[in-house]
Amino acid sequence: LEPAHSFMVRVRMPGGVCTPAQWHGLTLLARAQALGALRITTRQTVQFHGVLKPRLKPLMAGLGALGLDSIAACGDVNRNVICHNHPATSAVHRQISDLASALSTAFLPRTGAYCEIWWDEPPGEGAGAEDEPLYGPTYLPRKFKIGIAVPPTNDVDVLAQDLGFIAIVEGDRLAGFNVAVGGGMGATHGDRATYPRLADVIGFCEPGQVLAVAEQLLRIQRDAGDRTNRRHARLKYTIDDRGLAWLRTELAGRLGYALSPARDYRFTTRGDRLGWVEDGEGRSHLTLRVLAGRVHDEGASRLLTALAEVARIHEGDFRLTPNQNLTIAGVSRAQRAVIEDRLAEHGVTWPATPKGVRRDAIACVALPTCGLAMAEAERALPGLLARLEAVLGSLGLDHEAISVRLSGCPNGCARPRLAEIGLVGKGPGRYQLYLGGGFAGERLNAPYRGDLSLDEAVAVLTPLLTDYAMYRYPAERFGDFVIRAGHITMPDVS
Ligand code: SRM
Ligand code: SF4
Repeated sequence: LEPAHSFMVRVRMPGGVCTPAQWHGLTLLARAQALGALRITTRQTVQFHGVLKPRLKPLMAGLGALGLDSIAACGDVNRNVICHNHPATSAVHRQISDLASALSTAFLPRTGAYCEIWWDEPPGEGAGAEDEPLYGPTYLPRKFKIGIAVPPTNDVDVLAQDLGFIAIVEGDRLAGFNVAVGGGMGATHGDRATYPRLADVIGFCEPGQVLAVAEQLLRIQRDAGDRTNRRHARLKYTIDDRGLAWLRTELAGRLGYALSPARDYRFTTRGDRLGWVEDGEGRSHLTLRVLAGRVHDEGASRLLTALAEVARIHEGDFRLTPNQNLTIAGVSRAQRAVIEDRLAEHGVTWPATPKGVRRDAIACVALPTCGLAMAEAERALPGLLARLEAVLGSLGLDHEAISVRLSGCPNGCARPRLAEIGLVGKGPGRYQLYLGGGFAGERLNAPYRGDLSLDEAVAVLTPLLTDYAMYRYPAERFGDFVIRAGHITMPDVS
């Protein structure tokens, strides 16, 4: 008798876009082959949890039938390419969404093994000895992540990516992109050789140069990345070991030209635009807040069923966001009310835009499915938010947007080191508290207190929030306030 091996399956979904038919199919697969839930991830796709071994192949076949796959969603390759989630708001946004797909396709491994194993396709000619012109026989030293942001919104946390493209839009024209390299969130408690790092902006390229720039940076990391120590194998360490000047020279040599000087840009926000947004072309987009990205039927709120019902009638598409939310995109004026009714019929109350800490909070999956989790995250988020809301409410700060992120371990899948209040699991029920992150993802936070329960963390935060309520400047963010007020000293990064 074999143990009941259970798997997580992550779908590749560049830019987080899928059709209503695909969303409906994903729902059916979740019910038939997994635990009856879909989990929107911080990289704009979905995961199935609890897929028992005999159900794995039917699930993968089902994905294939929907025109989806899980190729390169994990592994030492280019991962799901993420971008802003409102492509229909302008031609530029559409162009960038297309670019996310083009990058994803360009950097897919060529191997036919996936199709042979999961889709029973016959081996192609030369099977087993495929040419991987980009990845070669040993692939990359480590995962590689690309994100594209359109200022002033940093909804992809572009500085957390190995490679970030920051769109420079002039008037209604996409002039090109600032290129940011070497972001990454992962670290190991107690190991100073590992650390989160913000990407550095190294120059500007034109839209037509993006694929070449990305490919050459992938190749540089393939050739120069550390293959002896996986904890030191991301691009951020290659850059810190060899220097940005080395990277610039190496890139220019491989491209045959140097990047132009970076252009000015400014991020002011990174949350999703929740609720209905109109795009000026007669279409609307409804972004729903999905707490910790969990799409399931629970009690009176049957989000999984509601969205599947919407998928039956929706004529636009579904878009997932790197903040774990979901957009029902491209809705005609006539269908708005129909969609609202469908959601309401299944207990998804709309309009109901969360405010304050609930608006943008993120938690990683953690327990019970993540084998690396040291503490709860997704399951602890509602309780944490309720406790923080009680404090904030008593201080008259309940509408104040403060970014809160919770991860079950220092790998940082919720990007907690970019939060104004970041909590990172250290052991069962114990967390390290970080403060002082930038509201728009432009500054890492710093350690404030270690080894706290979540109750203790709220108790530690209460006097700081009280101070914030009394002494903040108009429009001053909590992350900025704790630094100005001297509650936390940020490390010198010069
Ligand atoms: Fe992650 C590993 C979940 C985004 C950094 N991540 C894992 C694994 C697969 C655990 C494992 O290796 O056994 C987790 C599966 C948990 C489960 O039960 O589902 C996991 N990561 C997730 C997701 C689902 C978190 C979420 O709640 O949304 C996100 C899926 C993204 C996707 O769709 O592709 C997710 N992971 C991230 C991010 C955020 C991002 O990419 O913007 C990061 C930080 C950015 C970065 O990579 O630096 C992240 N995950 C890691 C790391 C640390 C990597 C490092 O450089 O040290 C690991 C561990 C590893 O790779 O060894 C990891
Ligand atoms: Fe698991 Fe740690 Fe990632 Fe959370 S941060 S999903 S606990 S690996």
